[in-house]
Amino acid sequence: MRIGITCYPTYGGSGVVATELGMELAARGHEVHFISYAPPIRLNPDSDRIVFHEVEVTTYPLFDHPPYALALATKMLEVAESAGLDLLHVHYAIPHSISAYLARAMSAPRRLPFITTLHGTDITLVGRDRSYLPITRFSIEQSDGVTAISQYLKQRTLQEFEVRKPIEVIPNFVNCELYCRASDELLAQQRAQWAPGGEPILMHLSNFRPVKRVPDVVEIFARVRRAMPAKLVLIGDGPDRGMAEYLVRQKKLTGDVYFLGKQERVHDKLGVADLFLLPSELESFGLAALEAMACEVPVVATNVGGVPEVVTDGEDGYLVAPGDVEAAAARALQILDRPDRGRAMGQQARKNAMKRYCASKIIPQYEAFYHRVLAASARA
Ligand code: GMT
Repeated sequence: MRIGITCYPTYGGSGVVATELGMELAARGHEVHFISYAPPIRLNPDSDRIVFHEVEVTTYPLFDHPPYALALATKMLEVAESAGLDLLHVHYAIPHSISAYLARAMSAPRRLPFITTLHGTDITLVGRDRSYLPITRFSIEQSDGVTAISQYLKQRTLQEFEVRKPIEVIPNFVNCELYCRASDELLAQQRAQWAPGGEPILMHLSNFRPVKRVPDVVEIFARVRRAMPAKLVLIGDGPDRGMAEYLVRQKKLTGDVYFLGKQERVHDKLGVADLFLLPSELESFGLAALEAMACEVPVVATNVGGVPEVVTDGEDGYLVAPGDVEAAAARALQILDRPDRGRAMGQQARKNAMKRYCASKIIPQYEAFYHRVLAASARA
């Protein structure tokens, strides 16, 4: 198949999922065309079956807000015609599915079906803003196929948007070969750098948006640190990084906390952690938790949204209420205080991740869905 994929390239889990999906599809012989304003951060363009098409937005003094959605629709049409795309697959409803809708209309009578994958904040935050609700609902209903990345997100979309459209749940996935425990050599090297005294390493990875509650990561760590020597590694960047750095200084934890900023090879970092923290206000899935689990790292997360579909409380981690940093710290200590420092729980985490969410299980679900959408579009 020839597939056009659009996502936010620089920020957030939806772009990561779209990129990994495109790379997996290319590895399985499909031709994948990424259409966005910048190359997605985790894109490894080595494959000759992957092409990136940049959307350039023409500016003009009149345009206080350059019309990206229109430029994207135009580029989608251009790529569909030049590359002979079979379909468009957009990740994150706003504005990508509206651009795809326009591209489909412009390409008539040639068929250009489009699939929208809902990721979370496009529904829970952005879509809920009343000004965006009608257009989000419209774009979902106009899609030739809609998928959601968790049961939670499907139910929430059906309830809040009252859409008359079947939504297929195709969960997020992880490349289980790439995301695994670090080699002994890498483990020794990273530990010497971050935890030379053999301290346990707690880790967090996100885009540091308020919904991630990054200051809670610092609060939880401060409580753990009071009980035992430990180190904290934070990966990513975003609006709340400054606040988290301030808290670290205020709590005199500077020597124990590392802010790495945005990283490309996160699997190399996750694979050395002893515990992963995800204290989000809301997560439709919690991709970072799954990536940590695949690396044999147990997770302490919040019992919100789709997270219980990923983390099994008491088995591969613990779930607590959002904002309850005391409970999260107590659970973290419960894991780290074990004679094996949580290794058995981490191994169980990988088993659970592999059983349900390996790319090898999920990508065929997308392929089957594409075929169904193409067949329905040919019948229409
Ligand atoms: O989490 C974010 O802030 C980014 C957002 C996105 O759409 O890029 O993430 C959402 O999609 C991820 C990938 O499907 C999910 O793992 C996240 O749980 C989801 N975030 C929220 O629901 C807050």
